[in-house]
Parts: sequence; structure tokens; C-alpha cells
Amino acid sequence: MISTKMEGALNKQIELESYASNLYLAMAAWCDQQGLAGCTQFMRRQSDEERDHMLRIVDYLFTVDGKAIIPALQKPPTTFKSVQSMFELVYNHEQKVTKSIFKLLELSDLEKDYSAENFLQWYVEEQREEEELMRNILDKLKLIGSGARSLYYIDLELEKINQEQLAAAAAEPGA
Ligand code: OFO
Repeated sequence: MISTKMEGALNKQIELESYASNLYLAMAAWCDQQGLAGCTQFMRRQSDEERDHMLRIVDYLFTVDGKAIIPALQKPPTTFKSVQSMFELVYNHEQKVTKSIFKLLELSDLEKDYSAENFLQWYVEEQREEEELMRNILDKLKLIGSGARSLYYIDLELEKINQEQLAAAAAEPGA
């Protein structure tokens, strides 16, 4: 049986993951308007991943007799200054999510909720990977530089990353 405190904290995380899914989908829509097919597909997939992160928590709450509260949709921004600033926003958001996961782990420790602690380990690894990915993208964007022509190369790069991720996902056991 889950404590009310832990249940509330996991429901807050559901909100954060759900917002991330919306935010990344709004970014995909913006990228599409800019004619950036690679960035569009990349953000579209990130959005799906965030929804999966949200659903994992919902499912976990089902298994521990907790109540999952599905949050209202918060409208994300619809325009972004540039592709660079969009990815900075993604990186910042991922850092915020990581902090929130660490807080949940602290709480699970405090409450001696070893089931939650075990469940949350998956998110620790996921956040490490996501932060690394976004940092690498930002480094590449810096190397490519800004300006109209650079957008073409940025988009190609994102298309490449997207393909690599799809291949890695397909190679996973059980895929
Ligand atoms: Fe679910 O926030 Fe990162 O991946």
C-alpha cells in the first residue's frame, strides 16, 4: 500500500511528464512549420516517449493500490526563437525532471518505500541518457553555428540521430 505522500508526489511527476509530452509535441509542430522534417520527427518521438514515461507511473500506481490523477492539459508555447533556443529549453526541462526524480527517490528513502525506490531506478537511467543526448545535440548545434544555411545541416543531424535511435530501439530485446 502506497502512502498518501508518495501517491501525491508520483501524481506530480505524472503532471511533469505529461507537460513534457505536450511541450515536445508543440515543438514538433513548430519545427514542421519551419520545414525542418528531421527536427519534427525527432521531437514527435520525444513527445511519445514522455507519454510513455507518464503511463509507466499511472500503471505503477494501479499496481500499488494508488490513485492516478490524470492532469488537465497545460498549453505549451507555440513558437520558439530558434532551434538552438528550443533545444536549450528541452535540456532545461530534462534537468528539471531529473531533479524531480531525485526528490522522489529521497522521499521513497524517507518513507522506506522500497518498491517505489526500485521503480524509480528506471527513470534515473533514462534521465542520464536524455540529458546526455540533449547536451550532445546542443554541442553539435554550437559547432554548426547559426544562420539560415546552418538550419539545413542541423536538420540533417537530427534526422541522423532519429534514425540511430530508431535502430537502437528496434535492436532492444523484446522489440
Ligand atoms: Fe520523461 O522526462 Fe526525460 O526523458
